Amino acid sequence: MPKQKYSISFSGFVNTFPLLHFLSANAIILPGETNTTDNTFIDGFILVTIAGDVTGEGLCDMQDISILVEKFLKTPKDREWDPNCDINDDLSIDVADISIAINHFLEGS
Ligand SMILES: [Ca+2]
Ligand SMILES: [Ca+2]
Repeated sequence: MPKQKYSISFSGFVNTFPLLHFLSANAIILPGETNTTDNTFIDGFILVTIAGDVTGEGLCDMQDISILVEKFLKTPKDREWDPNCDINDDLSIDVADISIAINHFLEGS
C-alpha cells in the first residue's frame, strides 16, 4: 500500500499545553479478510503546544528563542536541522519562525 500524507486538525482545546497525542490507525476488515493482525497500527505521537515552544514543555521563553537563533538559516539539508524550530513549516528556520515565537513570548504554563 502506498504511503499517503494526511493532515490532522485539532480543535476545541483549552489553554492547557502541552498535550500529547498518540497516533494510531485502524483499517476496516474487508469481506473475506482472514488475517486482521495488521489492521491496527500504533506508532508515534504528536505534541501540541504553544507556537514558539520548540522545547515542548508548554512555555515559549528565552530558551526557545535561543534555540531558534542557534538553528537560524538551517534547512532539512543541514545536519543541525530541527523540524520543531520550523514553526511555519516552510522548510527553513528563519526570521519568520523567530517572529512567531516572539509573538507568543511567555505564553504557556
Ligand atoms: Ca519552551
Ligand atoms: Ca520556517
